[in-house]
Amino acid sequence: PIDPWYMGGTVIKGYGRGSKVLGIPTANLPTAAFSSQLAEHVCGIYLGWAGLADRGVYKMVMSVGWNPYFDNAEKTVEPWLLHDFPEDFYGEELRLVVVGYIRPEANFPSLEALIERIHEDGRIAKRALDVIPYKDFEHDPYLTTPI
Ligand code: FMN
Repeated sequence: PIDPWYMGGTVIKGYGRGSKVLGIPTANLPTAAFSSQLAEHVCGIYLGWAGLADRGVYKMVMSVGWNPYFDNAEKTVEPWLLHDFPEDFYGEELRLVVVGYIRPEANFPSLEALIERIHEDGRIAKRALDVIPYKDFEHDPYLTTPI
């Protein structure tokens, strides 16, 4: 467990690779709003809970950093909500409580290896979030507080 951290914002389109190239749709957040907060956190893969107004609270696993495989120019936050949504939710308000750290960001020899590792992160997050203390944060009021 880590000290939980909190952030929220309106979901924007990322570089667009998430759903198209990887089959892993991430709900990107505009980083300008909390770049100083982001700077405090070590790059890597984290797990936690995501609240979407009008929809509910979902397990999530997210990448914080520069995406070495794609060599981005900016430190980004890319939460992957572990739930099948029938459509995207660009423009919706997303709240995150980040409760655990899985691993540092890494580079991979192939796209397949990156995708396989992200799915493994998803399995790890799903299991961990069923266990206390991670489970308790599912009911954190921040996730469902209106803006
Ligand atoms: N990118 C990396 O380069 N290295 C990683 O180790 C890595 N791990 C990730 C783990 C998770 C759980 C997620 C959701 C993403 C990870 N990514 C990693 C980032 C993906 O490369 C990124 O989500 C993809 O580029 C899609 O970005 P886009 O939505 O901005 O297009």
